Amino acid sequence: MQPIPQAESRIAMWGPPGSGKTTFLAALNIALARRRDDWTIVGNDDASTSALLKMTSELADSRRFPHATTGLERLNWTLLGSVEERTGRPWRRRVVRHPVRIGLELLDPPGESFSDTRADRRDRTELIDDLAACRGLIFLFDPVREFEDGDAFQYLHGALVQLAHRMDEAGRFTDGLLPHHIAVCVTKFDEIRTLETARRMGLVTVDPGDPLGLPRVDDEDALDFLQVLGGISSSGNAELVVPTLRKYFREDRVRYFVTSAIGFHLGGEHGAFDADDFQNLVPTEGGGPSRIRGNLHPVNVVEPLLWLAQRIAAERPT
Ligand SMILES: Nc1nc2c(ncn2[C@@H]2O[C@H](COP(=O)(O)OP(=O)(O)OP(=O)(O)O)[C@@H](O)[C@H]2O)c(=O)[nH]1
Ligand SMILES: [Mg+2]
Repeated sequence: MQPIPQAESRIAMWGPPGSGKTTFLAALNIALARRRDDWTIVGNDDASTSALLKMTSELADSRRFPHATTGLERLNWTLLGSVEERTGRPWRRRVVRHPVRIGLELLDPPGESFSDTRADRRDRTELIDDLAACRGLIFLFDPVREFEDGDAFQYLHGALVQLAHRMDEAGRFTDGLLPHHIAVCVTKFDEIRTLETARRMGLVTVDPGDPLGLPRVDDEDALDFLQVLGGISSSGNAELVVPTLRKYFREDRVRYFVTSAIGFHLGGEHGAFDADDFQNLVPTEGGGPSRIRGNLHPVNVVEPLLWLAQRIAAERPT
C-alpha cells in the first residue's frame, strides 16, 4: 500500500485577549463533525489528544467557554481527509481521491503577549520566535471588542513590526513582504450587532441547499465587511488593520473569512434559524462568564484552517 502523503503546517493564532482564539480551536472538532466530507482530526500525542477531548467536551457538553489563556499552548493535531486529483490525458480525464494527512502544530498564545505595553518581555521574544517559525497565521478580528475597546490595530502592528525585523535578520524579508499565509477572520458573527451590520450592508446570504437556513457572508465579501467594521471601531484605528495586512503580506497569501465558533442558536418550529431568536451566547447576570445556550453550529471554522493547510502543503512536495 502506498504511504499517505503527510504535510506539516505550523500555524499560530493571533488576536487581542478575548477575541476568541481558544474557542475557535475548541470548536474545530465539532465543526468537522458537522461537515458532510471526510475530514477528521486526531491528536498526535497523549497531551494533544486529551486537550482535544477536553476542549471539545467543555464547549459541546458543559457549554462553557475556555478560560483566558495564561501561557503559550501548543496543540499537535493531524487533519485526516482526502483531496481530489485529476489524472490522465485531457481527453480521458479521471478524478481520483487521495487520502492525505496534514500535521498541524497549532500555537495558541495569550492575547496579552501581542500587546506592546502589557506583554512580558521574555514572553514577547519567544512569541516572535514562534511566529517567525510558522508558515500560517490566523488573525482574529473581534467586532464586539473593537466596538468597545478599539485595540485590534495595537495588537497587530507592534508584533508585526518585530516579526518583520526578525525575518529580515534571517534574510527572509528581502522584498519587504512576509512569507506567511494568513487567514483573517472576523469573529462572533453570531452577535446581534455583527449580523445586523452584515445585513444592513446586504452581505448576508443563505445557501439554498441548507435546510437550517443559516446566514453567512461569502469569503469574497469578508474584506468589505471587515473594512466597514473597522470604521466603527471605538478608537478609529481599526481602519489601519487592512492597509497594514496589505503592506506586510503577499496579496495571494491573505484570505478573509467571517466566522463564529459557537454559531447561531436554532429553534423555531423546525429547529432552523429564527431571525427573532438566534443568540447562542447567554451573558451571565452580574458580569460572570458568558455561557453557551445550545448546540454549536460553527461557521467557517474549518475553512480557514483547511485553506492554510492546503496552501502550505502545496508549496512543497510532500
Ligand atoms: N458571541 C460569541 N462569543 C464568543 C465566541 N467565541 C468566543 N466568544 C466570547 O469571547 C470570550 C473569549 O474567548 P477566548 O476564546 O477565551 O478568547 P482568546 O482570544 O483565546 O482570549 P485570551 O486567551 O485571553 O487571549 C469567550 O469567553 C466568549 O465570551 C463566538 O463564536 N461567539
Ligand atoms: Mg485563549
